[in-house]
Amino acid sequence: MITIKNVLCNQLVKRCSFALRSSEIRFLFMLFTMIVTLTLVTVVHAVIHVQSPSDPVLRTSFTIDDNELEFGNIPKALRFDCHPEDGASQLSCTNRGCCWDPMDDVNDSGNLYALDAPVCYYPENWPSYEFINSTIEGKDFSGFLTRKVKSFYNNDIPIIKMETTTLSHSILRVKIHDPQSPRYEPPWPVKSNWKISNVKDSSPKYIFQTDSSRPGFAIKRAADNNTIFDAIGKGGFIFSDQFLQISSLLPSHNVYGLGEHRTRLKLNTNWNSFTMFNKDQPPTERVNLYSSHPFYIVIEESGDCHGVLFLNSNAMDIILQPAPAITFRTIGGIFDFYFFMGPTPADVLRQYAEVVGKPFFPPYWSLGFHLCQLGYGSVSKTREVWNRTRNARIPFDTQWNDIDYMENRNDFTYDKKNFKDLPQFVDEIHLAGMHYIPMIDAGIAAAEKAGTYLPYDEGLRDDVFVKDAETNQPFIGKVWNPIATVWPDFTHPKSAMYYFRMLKTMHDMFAFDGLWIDMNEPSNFLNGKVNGCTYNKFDYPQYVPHVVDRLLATKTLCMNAKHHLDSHYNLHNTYGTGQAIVSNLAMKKIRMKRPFIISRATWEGAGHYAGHWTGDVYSSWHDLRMSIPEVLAYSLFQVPMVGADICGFDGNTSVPLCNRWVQLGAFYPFARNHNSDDTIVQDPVAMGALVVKSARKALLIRYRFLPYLYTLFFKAHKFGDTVARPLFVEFTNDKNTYNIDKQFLWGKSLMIIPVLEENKVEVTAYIPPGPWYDFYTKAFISSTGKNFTLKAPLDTIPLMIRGGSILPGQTPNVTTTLSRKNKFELLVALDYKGLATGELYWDDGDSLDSLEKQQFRWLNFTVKGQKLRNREVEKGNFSQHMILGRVSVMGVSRKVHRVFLNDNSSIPFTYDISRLYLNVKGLYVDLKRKFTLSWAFEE
Ligand code: MIG
Repeated sequence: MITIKNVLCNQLVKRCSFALRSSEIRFLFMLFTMIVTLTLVTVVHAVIHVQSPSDPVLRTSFTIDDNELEFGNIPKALRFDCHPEDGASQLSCTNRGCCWDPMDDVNDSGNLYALDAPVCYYPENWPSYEFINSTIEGKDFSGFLTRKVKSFYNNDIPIIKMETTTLSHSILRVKIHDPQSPRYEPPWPVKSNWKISNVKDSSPKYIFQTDSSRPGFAIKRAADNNTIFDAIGKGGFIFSDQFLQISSLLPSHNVYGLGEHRTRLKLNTNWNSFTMFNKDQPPTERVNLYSSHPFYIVIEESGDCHGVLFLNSNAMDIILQPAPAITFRTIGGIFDFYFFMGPTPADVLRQYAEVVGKPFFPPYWSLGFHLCQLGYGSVSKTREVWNRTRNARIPFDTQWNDIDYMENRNDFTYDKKNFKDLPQFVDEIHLAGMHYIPMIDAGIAAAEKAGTYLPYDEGLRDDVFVKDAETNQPFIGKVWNPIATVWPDFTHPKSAMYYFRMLKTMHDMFAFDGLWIDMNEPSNFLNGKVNGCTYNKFDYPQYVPHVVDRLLATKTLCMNAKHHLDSHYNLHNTYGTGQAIVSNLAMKKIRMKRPFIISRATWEGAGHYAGHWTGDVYSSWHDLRMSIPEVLAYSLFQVPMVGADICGFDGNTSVPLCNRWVQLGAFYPFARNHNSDDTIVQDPVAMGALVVKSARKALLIRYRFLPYLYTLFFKAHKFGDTVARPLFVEFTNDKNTYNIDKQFLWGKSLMIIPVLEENKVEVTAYIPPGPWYDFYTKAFISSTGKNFTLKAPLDTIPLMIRGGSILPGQTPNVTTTLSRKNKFELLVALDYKGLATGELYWDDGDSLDSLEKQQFRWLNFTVKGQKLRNREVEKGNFSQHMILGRVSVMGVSRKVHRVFLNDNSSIPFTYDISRLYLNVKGLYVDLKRKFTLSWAFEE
C-alpha cells in the first residue's frame, strides 16, 4: 500500500480540500472527518461526499474542479508553508487545500523559532483571487481581483484592487488594497514629502506583469529580462482582514536587510523567519528586536541589484526559503510594495531614500566620542568619569546620563538631591567645548500627586495619551516610574506641541544638547495591563506572528489600545519613530541648531529624524563580532548614525574585550561607550592602561578623519549614501565580498579590519582587487582579491586605505571643538595610474540652514599627473578659515625631486623611498581658493 503522504500529495487530495468559515463549523467538521477517517481507507473521498457547495451549514470554500490544482512533487525548497500556526495535522492541512508531507527529518529541536521545509504546503496555483478586469493608463496598471475561494482566515476581502504607480523610471510602487473601505496605512514615512524626480519620459527599468487567472504580480528588469520578483500563483496569496500573505521567488540568495535582527549581513535563505514587531529584547538570534525594517536588497546573479520595501507596519513574519523565495505574512494593513531597480547597490539605496526620507544631518560634535553609564547616581560621579576621561586626553565630546538623573525616574525632571548641580555641570561641559545628552523614556509617570507633575497633568488636559480601549481613559502600564505609567500618543495632533513644551521646560532647567529616547518599542514591565489584555481581535488575532512568547502584548501595550490615528495593533511598530519625530522637531525649535536624537526603536524612515544604538548587547566576543552586521544593516535602512555600546552593555566586560571593542567602536558611525549599572565600571580609564592607550590611539585616528566622516554624513543626508559601508556596495562585481561582515568601509576609501577574537595579534582579511595601503606603515598591497594576514598588535586596529582615494582630515585634538580649529590635511593614496580623488564638505557644523543658505564649502580633490588640485562641487559661501596644512601621498613610486605650490614656488617636503611616501608639511593653503600642489621626479 502506498503511504498516506504519497496519496495526499500526488493524486487523491485533488478534489478534497476545504476551508470552512467558522471555527465551530471547522471543529464539527474535524470531528466528523476523524470518524470517517477511522472507517474509510481514503480520507479524501469520504470527505468530498459530505460536502456540497450549496449546503448552508457545511459550505465548502473550494469549488474548483479536478484539474485546477497541480500537485506534482513540489521540491522542498519550493514548498510554501500553508500552516504557519502550531499544531498542523494532516487533516487541518488538507482542509486548507494543501499538501501534507510529514517528512522524516522534521525539525523537532524544540526551538519554536527554527524553521524547516513545511510539512503542510500549498499546491501550485492554490486558488484565491483572480482578476476580473484590468486597465493600463499611461505607465500604470490597475486591476480588480475577486476572491475565488475563501481562505481559512476570517474576513477575506472579497474584492481587492492592485495598482501600480510609476514613481520614477527606477521606482515602482505596487499597492494592493480594499477599494471599498480604506484599510490602515502607516503615517510615516510621510508620502507627501516625496520629491521624486519625475522622469515620465524615460523608459522604466522594470516590467510589471500579471496573469489574469492568478493573483500576484511579477517584476522583471527591463535591461536583461531577469525576473526579480515573481509572486504570480506562488504559495498562498491571502488578503483577509488580519492575515495578508504573499510569496515570491527571489532571483538569488544574496539577500540583505530585513531588520532589526541579529544575523549575518548576508541573510541565510535556508528557512529563516524574520519577525517584525518592536520589542525590548536584548539582541539575540532568531527573535524580533527593538525595530522593524521590512526592506531588503538583492544582488542578482548578473551583479545588478534591486531593493524591495514592504511598507506595512503590522506585526509580521517575513520568511526566506531556499528556492530562493520570500513570504510576507502580516496581520493587518495592505500590500504596499516599492521596487528600487538600482542597478548598483548605491543606486538602490538612493532610490529607497527617496521614499523613506534621507538621513538627518548630524551636528559635527555628535561625530565625537560619547560616554555614558546607567547608575552614575550623581553629578559628582558623572563629573568624576567625565574628568578622568579628559585628563587621560582621550578624544571625547559628549557626556550622557541615563535615567538615574531623573527625579523618581520621571521624564522632564532631574533629581534635586544627587543631581542638584546638573544645570551647572551642563554649563561646565559647554565651557569645555563639549556636549551633554540625557535620556528620555517613552512612558510618562501617571501616579504622582495631582499638581506635582505637569507632564502628566498637561498630557491629561491635552488628551495626548494612548487610551485604554475598555475605559477610554489613558492606557495604564508600568515602566520605571513609581506605580504607573502612561504613553504619549505621537499621532495626536497636540503631541508635538506637548513634547515641545515639556522639553523646553526641561531645557530651561539644564541646557542639554541632544536626546536619547529609550523604551519606545514601547516597552512596558507588564504584559499589557495589570491583568493582561481582554480577549479581543487585536490581542488575539487568528494568526500571531512568531513574536517572542507568541503574545503580542508581551512587555508592551495591549493591541487594542487606542491612538488618535488608529489602534496600537496597527501603530506599534511606528511608535518609536513617532517619538523621534516630535523630539527632533522640539529640539530644533528649542536650540535652533541641528537636533541629535538617538532612538532605540526605529521604523522605516526613522533615520530622517534620529540615529540608533543596538540596545542591550552583552559584553561578549560574539556580541562584538555581531555588532558589525547590525551597524551595516542600519546603513542599508538609511539610519547611518548607528553603533553598539562599546565594551558591551550587560555583563562584565574584560580588558581584552574592551580593548578590542574600543578600537572597533572608534569606527562605528555613532561611537558611545555605555553599560549597565550592575556591571563593572568600563569607561576607558577604569579599564586601565591598555584600554586607555587603545582608546586614545583609535579615537585620535577617528578625530583625524572626522572631516572625511562628516563628508560621508553629508552625502548620506543629501543623497542617501552609506557611511559605514558593506564591501559589496563598493565591490559589487566581486562575489567574494558578498558575505563579508567582519570588516567594513567608511565610504569608499577606508577599510576597517577589527580584531574580533581574544588573544589574537593578527587578523586575516579579504582585500578586494586593487592597490591598498596600510594606514600605519604606508605599506603597499597590490591585491588580486584574496586574503592577507595583517599585524594587529594589542593597541592597534588594522586600517587600509584604498588606492585612488583622497581623504580629508584635520590634525586631531581631544574635542571636535578644538579639532575644528586645526589645519586640514589631505591623505592621498594613488592608484596604479597615479590617480586619486576625494571630497570634503565643510560648514560650521551645527546650523540648521547651512545647506539652504549655501553656508558651506563642498570641494573635490583630484590628483592626476603628479598634480593635486581642488574644485568646488557646488558653490558655497562659508567664509571661515579653512587652511590646508599638510598633504601626504602614498604610492609615489619615483624619487621626488621638487614640490611646487601653485606651479611656482618650490616648497619643502620629505620623500621616503622605501615607503614610496611623500610628505609635505607646514603648508598654509586656503582651501577655499583654487590651488595646485605638484611634484616632479628626479630626471
Ligand atoms: O529597562 O535606562 O537599552 O541602554 O541603560 C532598561 C536604563 C532601560 C534600556 C537601554 C539601556 C539603558 C536602560 N534602559
